[in-house]
Amino acid sequence: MSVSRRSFLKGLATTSAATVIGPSLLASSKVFADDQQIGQGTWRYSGSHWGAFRAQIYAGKVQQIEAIEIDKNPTEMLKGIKGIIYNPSRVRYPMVRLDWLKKHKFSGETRGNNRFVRVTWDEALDLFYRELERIQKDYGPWALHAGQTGWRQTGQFHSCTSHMQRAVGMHGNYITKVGDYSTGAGQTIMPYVLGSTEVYAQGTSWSEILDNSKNIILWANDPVKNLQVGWNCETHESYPYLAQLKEKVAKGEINVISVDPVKNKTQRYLENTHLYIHPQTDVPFMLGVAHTLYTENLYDKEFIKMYCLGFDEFIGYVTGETKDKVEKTPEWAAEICGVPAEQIREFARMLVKERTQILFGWCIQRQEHGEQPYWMGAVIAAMVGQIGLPGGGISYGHHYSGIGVPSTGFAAPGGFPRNVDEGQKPKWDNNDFNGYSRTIPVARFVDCILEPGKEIKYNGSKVILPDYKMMVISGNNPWHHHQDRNRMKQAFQKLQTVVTIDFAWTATCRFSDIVLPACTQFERNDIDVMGSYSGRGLIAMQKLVDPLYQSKTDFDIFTELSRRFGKNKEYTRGMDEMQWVQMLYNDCRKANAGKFDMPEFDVFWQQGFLDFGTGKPWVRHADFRQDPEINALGTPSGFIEITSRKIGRYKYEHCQEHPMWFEKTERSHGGPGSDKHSFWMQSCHPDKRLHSQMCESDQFRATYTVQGREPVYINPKDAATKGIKDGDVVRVFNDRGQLLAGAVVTDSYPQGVVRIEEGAWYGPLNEKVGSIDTYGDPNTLTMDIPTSELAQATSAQTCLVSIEKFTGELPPVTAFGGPIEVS
Ligand SMILES: Nc1nc2c(c(=O)[nH]1)N[C@H]1C(S)=C(S)[C@@H](COP(=O)(O)OP(=O)(O)OC[C@H]3O[C@@H](n4cnc5c(=O)[nH]c(N)nc54)[C@H](O)[C@@H]3O)O[C@H]1N2
Ligand SMILES: Nc1nc2c(c(=O)[nH]1)N[C@H]1C(S)=C(S)[C@@H](COP(=O)(O)OP(=O)(O)OC[C@H]3O[C@@H](n4cnc5c(=O)[nH]c(N)nc54)[C@H](O)[C@@H]3O)O[C@H]1N2
Ligand SMILES: [Mo]
Repeated sequence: MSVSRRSFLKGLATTSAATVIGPSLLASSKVFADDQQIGQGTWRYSGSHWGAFRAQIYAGKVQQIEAIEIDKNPTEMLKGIKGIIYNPSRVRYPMVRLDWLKKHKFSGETRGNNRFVRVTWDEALDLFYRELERIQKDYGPWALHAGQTGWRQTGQFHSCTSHMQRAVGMHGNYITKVGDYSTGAGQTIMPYVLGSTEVYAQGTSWSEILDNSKNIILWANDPVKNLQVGWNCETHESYPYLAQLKEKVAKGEINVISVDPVKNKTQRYLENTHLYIHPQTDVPFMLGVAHTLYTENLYDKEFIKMYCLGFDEFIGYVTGETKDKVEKTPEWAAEICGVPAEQIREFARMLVKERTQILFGWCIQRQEHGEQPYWMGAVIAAMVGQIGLPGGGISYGHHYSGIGVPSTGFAAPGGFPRNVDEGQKPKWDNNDFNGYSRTIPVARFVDCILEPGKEIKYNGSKVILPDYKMMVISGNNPWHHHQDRNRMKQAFQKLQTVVTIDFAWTATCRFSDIVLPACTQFERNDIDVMGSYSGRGLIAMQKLVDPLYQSKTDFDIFTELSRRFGKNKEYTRGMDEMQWVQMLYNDCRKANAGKFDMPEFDVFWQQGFLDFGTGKPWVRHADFRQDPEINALGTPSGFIEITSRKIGRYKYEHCQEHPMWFEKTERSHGGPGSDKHSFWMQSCHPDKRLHSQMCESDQFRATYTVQGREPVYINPKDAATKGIKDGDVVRVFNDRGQLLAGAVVTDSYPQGVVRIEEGAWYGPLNEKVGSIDTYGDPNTLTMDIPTSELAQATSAQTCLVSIEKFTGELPPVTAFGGPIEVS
């Protein structure tokens, strides 16, 4: 009782602090030390998604962690790092699911009951190998899915999914994936429109934006929250620019407008203007803007003529001459998006009056028809005509991994090879996929299990969903990242064998058959680049402590697996961990020779990091603007494609030749389904986690949970109507599932909108379909439908729910603490 009471109070403290977002993130804060300073022990360097740090090791344990000097704006999440190593949810031993081991037709119906037996490493790897053999022999490569990927911990050598895929790939071929959950829709549509994924491209430098923009539109964008983590070792170099932006907003030098249903962390920090919009209705809003720019003759005709294709066809849709014959007036838009017509007009006039930089986030394309707002954004930017100018145009990534911080341009270290070496063949060199596709759109992996053999459309081609029987999972957590848990439960009952390699006993482990204990990144040596886009330098990731319990590095695990089919030498290339790390460093040193003088490896390793300095400012699309013939875009025509003939030829219903408005399957504020479940649930990215990572860090988790549950954020009026008070446990539900969460009442959220952050660990009461989730994983409620035939990406943000105060007897949280160990 006392524990939950304490976390309850801590939850309340976070709530009130949340309204005045602490300066901590942007103030330079030196140390995130524990209460007592211990002057002994040794200090070692390491890097992570959360930044580079020094750790004090004493008595064989990591004692405290402090950011290194380069990182002037460390994230508060550094406080959660120790808890990744030391927590009750660690995978300690190789474990095998009891009923699977006793096996009656793989016992799919009890999958998820979390009852596991401890086995030795040899037993576990023998079973793993036996299953790989059985699948290749009895079926073929189409029956094995080892392609799901995710946010493996950092380090170029130990990048764990590469280790798994290389070893499994040396045994036999398997199903792989295309796309990702982050930007599935965006990365598929944008090559047709602007010629590259845009989402992963370096963007105009912040300094250019700060010097030249008069308006900045943060469209579905929360950089203050989302720049805390990076794909490689994050440097947080974007934050000083955000601090300058805050000053310029205060002085009235730059007008920042957030187009967002909620007052997000960035808005609360910048104290900028909020343009409230109903969820999922940006396209009607943008069509109203286009209508104004066109009818008031404000758009840049020269730019359209010089740089774009297909404007006339598109504008026929806006004026109502083509397609649905509806004129997309601001009045029409206002009905749907909730922004008054006059405000839509003013917004349009403002865009063209002065230099305007549009900065899109990614959440908005993680919804049904998520391709459309991205395409439509580019059309608006083209009509404004500032693409390629400093501080003008559109970007799709300034909230991610330091995009917008100039690149130094120096070479980064390579990584461990994901594939079988050239000239080598797998043990089972079978490329017969039985008529199934060998590559699937990533978010359709559950469809394969439920509807094998089904033909789906995808990006101009067709995919036949493979009937796979076995999955191997490493470096990602599908039982967090995928949508609709109860549908997943049904699907996973059909799988024969699931092998997961992880250091945290996630829900994915619970729903697996063989679980192998990896060690964390802090229990191995590695090297990483600091600053995914800035290329700021290199960090030595020095092993802080030895692997805990019986955990091993992924490298060691897969060396032992590949030994079972005689390919361990080929797998390791005869090198050990430190030899690999040194080789990666030395290759990088060679590549930078004559440009940047890197010291000998030993010197680097001892000093812990290497600073390459800073790069030069740059403007995206400036070259294209300067000469669209020589610097043609990567689109079929080389121009900005407002209308895409290529997409038109696909004849898709929900992605046609130009951007359009399509009604959603579920939409709040009067949209479909809202009469039954009236709240839109946004499952945005967590402020105090990286997805599901660090949720296991139990002391840190206690700083934000409410009665030990994941927070659900809700507007005060909605809470009052539902009889919910701040700190109450509530039941959030829809026809797909139900969960318990802890209410945080705050006016940062409008009426009709609630947020539960993705990555909250799934803690079902039991393995049965429909059982309540005791902790608060939003993917218990989300819908597993594709964005459209084009990208087949996740539509996690198209989701309606109901909410009520929970009055029954409160079940304990079952998400954490590992398996139920049976002998
Ligand atoms: N509802 C909803 N769902 C979403 C999203 C959303 O916005 N809303 N966002 C989506 C997005 S954008 C993303 S990127 C995905 C993220 O989905 P994932 O990438 O699957 O999420 P993570 O929680 O980072 O999972 C990484 C897992 O790998 C394990 N791991 C890390 N390092 C290692 C290692 O070195 N070795 C081994 N063996 N294991 C390791 C971690 O412990 C963790 O379990 O989620 C998606 N899901
Ligand atoms: N702290 C932290 N940072 C992260 C991550 C993390 O897990 N934790 N994950 C990283 C990863 S993998 C990714 S993919 C990125 C994710 O980056 P994003 O997907 O951009 O991030 P979100 O915070 O989910 O959403 C950003 C904003 O979109 C708004 N929004 C949602 N739907 C709509 C809509 O329909 N219309 C409008 N106008 N706005 C909308 C939300 O209210 C929110 O303010 O973040 C990265 N950064
Ligand atoms: Mo992502």
